[in-house]
This record gives sequence, structure tokens and C-alpha cells, in this order.
Amino acid sequence: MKRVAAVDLGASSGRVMLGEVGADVLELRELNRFWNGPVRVSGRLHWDVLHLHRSILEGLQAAGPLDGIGIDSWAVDYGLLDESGRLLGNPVHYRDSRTDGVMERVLSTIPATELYAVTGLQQLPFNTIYQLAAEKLPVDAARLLMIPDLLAYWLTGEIGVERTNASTTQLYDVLARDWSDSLISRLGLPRRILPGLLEPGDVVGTALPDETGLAPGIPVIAVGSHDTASAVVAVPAVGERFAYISSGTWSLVGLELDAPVLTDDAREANFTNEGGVDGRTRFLRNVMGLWILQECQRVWGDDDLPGLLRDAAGAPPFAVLIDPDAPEFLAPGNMPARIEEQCRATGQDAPRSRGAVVRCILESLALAYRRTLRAAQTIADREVDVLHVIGGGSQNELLCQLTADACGVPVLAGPVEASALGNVLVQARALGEPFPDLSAMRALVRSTHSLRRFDPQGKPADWDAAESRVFGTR
Ligand code: LFR
Repeated sequence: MKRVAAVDLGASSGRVMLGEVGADVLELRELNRFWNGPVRVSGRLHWDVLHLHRSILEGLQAAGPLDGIGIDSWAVDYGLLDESGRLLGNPVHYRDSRTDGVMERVLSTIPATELYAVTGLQQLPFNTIYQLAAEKLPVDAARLLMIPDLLAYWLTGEIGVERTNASTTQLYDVLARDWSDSLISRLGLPRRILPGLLEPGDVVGTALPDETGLAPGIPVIAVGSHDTASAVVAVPAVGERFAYISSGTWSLVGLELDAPVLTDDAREANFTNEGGVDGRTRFLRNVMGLWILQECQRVWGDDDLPGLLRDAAGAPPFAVLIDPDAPEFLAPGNMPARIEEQCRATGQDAPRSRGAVVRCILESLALAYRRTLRAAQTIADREVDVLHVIGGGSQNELLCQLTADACGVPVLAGPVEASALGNVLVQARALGEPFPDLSAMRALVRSTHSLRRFDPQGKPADWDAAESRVFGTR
């Protein structure tokens, strides 16, 4: 059995979890949980990366003896180091407005078709490529590290970029499985700022006792360092005919495939082909997710989520519907006002109570899931029998039921801590636990975690009508 720590950083909170993993054991215990989120300084949104580092150390120092440490986080964001390894400036949050209009500018010199043929990535305005194009690279920038790589560098002094997260930069060649030299040079970036790639399971280095206060000799192991890649490892699926929603601040809706799908249909529907553990492809789309609800709660100063969900469950169905993926919902701000604005623009009465707002958000998300799931199956030519909802959002029973109703397939909800589970499983395998493949890991998740099942209810015709209301015949 192995005793490993998973550092799992989401966009609203981070945690350090202790994992005990063996042939028939998979247990997590929380060592530290801490706030994470955007910090606005001089008009720019940043991550508080030193707070993250310190909170990670606090968790690790409370862990007792460890066989390994793995770090996963959200994707696309990065820190720049100078030649001596010092961080140049505080990493910027992907929701910052510095990328406004940049995607359009880059696409006028690198056509979207070409970019998709190389990277297979969905167009999101905050992809690393657009963040880099938004600013002049500091003259003393010597290395770019993605957030988990930066935090691993601070623990070990070793530099590398893990592949699943590299695949989210839009600078990675999805077929060659390496950085795209041609895109990097067309962007005017020096090739050497992008370090060599690491595979999930590679040892990054050993934690430096003097810097970290940890016992000597603990390996820091590259995992699926993109949180969604780690989460997908822990989807408790049997076989191939499944879809997943990794449900948190974002909802990542899609399929696991053996190879990328780079067709015009996939590009036009804005599907991404992100790198998975063991060379799999995460064929999915970002749906705006629980972010909209989290921002409503922040604006209302209301942290009683169970109360809001009870009110939403009692609110009239299909009263108000929005397109959650509309660009106005991306940046932090007054979401209730933005929802009202979208209602006005689409000729609907604004929701009159908080419960009605929450109902509107959840039904609108369920509709977006349905559209995405159907498109994924058609484009990838893969039918599914079951939809696994994993991550924090799997605890939201109303959303799970609406998702089953809208998608017309059974939903299996759980595990909640999917990213941390995927993280510890990949570490345990690297340390010698016998998991020959992903299905063995998934079998262990199934046998150690209970799932909740939601069967489709209600009238499918209501969802058809709702879909044409929001999206017309598009
Ligand atoms: C989820 C996630 C998504 C990515 C978004 C931004 O936490 O990693 O997969 O698109 O955050 O990085």
C-alpha cells in the first residue's frame, strides 16, 4: 500500500489530501483546505500563488510519512521564470480582461482551421496562446511553467511541463505529441521558454527538505496535472460507452477517446481534444458550470446553498432559460444582473426570486449539457448508455436529476473528490501498485465509493421545447 499526498487546486478552493492506495484500498483524508480565487490588483486579476504554496506546505507538513506528492490544478495559466529561476510577476487569472479581443487578432494571422488541425483545441479566449499574445514577453523570461509545474518546481527545484496540461495551451501539437515549434515561432516566442514534457507517472524530482520542511527523499510525481485529466481517471465507468461531466466551477462535458477527432464538425462545434492519462483523448467542451451560481451567491452574500437549492426545487420549471455559455458570464461580476440583462434581450421576464434564479441557472446548464452530449456522440460516432457526473457538482441532486431528464440517460453521480482520486491513483501506480490500466483504476474507484443513480423523469418533449426556445434551430 502507498501513502501519497494529492495537491488538488480548483478555481474556488484548493486542498491537500492524504491518499492511502493499494490493491483494494482507496481512501482520502483532507489535510488542508484553503481558499483560492481571483485577487484584483491594479485592475488585473491574479492568482495568489504564494498563498497556494504556503497552504500546500502546511498540508504536506501535517501528512506524516509520505511515499509521494502529486499536484493538479486548473489549466491554461502559467508563471514565467528568469534565467536564475525566479518568478517574474504574479501569475494572471484566466478570467482577466487582458485577453479581450486577442483571439480575433491572433486568428487573423493564424487561421482557426490551421490552429485546430495542429492543436485540436477548442477556442476559449483565455487559452495560453492568447494570454501570451496579449502581452509583450518580459525580456528576461527564460522559462514558462504551468501552475502545477511551478508549484512542483518550488518543491523540488526541477523544471518540466506535464503533458495533459501542456495540451491545453494551444501551443501543443496533438498528433506529434510535442510542442508545436511552428506555432511557437509564429507567435514570436523563443522556443527555449517551453521546457521538456513530462508524462503522468514521471518523477519530477525529490522535495527539498530545507525549502519545504519535509523529510528528505519524498518524490514529487507528475500526475494528470490538469485537474480535469485527473478527474477523468477516476470516472467509475465500465467499458467505453460512457460520457462524463466533470462538474465544478466549470462543467467539462464529453467522452474519452483513443485518438483526437480533428474534423470540421468537431472544430465548428468547438470541441477540444485535450490530453488524457495513458495517451487518451479527452474529447469535451467547456460549459460555463457552477461558476454562474457561485458568483450569484457571492453577490447576494448567501452561502446557504442547500437553502437555495430547496427554493429552486420548488420554483416553477422552464420559467426562464439562458445560454450559460454566453461570453458575458465569463468574467467575475454581478451575475444576477447579467441574467436579467439576457432575459430582457431574449424577451423573457426576469426571475423574481433567488430560487427562481437558481432554477434558471440549473435548467439552463442541463440544457447545455444535453446539446453538448448529443453533439459529442454524433461527432465522435460513439453512443453512450450512462453519464457519469463527478466532482463537487455531483453533490447537487437537483442538477443531477435535471441533467438525467434533459439528456435522457441515467446519471451516476460521484465520486466528489474525483481529481484527488485520479491524482493519488496515478502516483500509486508510478510507485509500483499493480494497476495495469485505467479500467483497473476505475474498478477500484467503483468498489470503494458509492454512487447515486438518477434516472430520467418527466417529459422529453418539455426539454425539446426548452432547447428550441434558447437555441432556436441552431
Ligand atoms: C477546470 C479547468 C478546465 C479548464 C478551466 C480553466 O478546473 O481546468 O478544464 O478549461 O479549468 O483552466
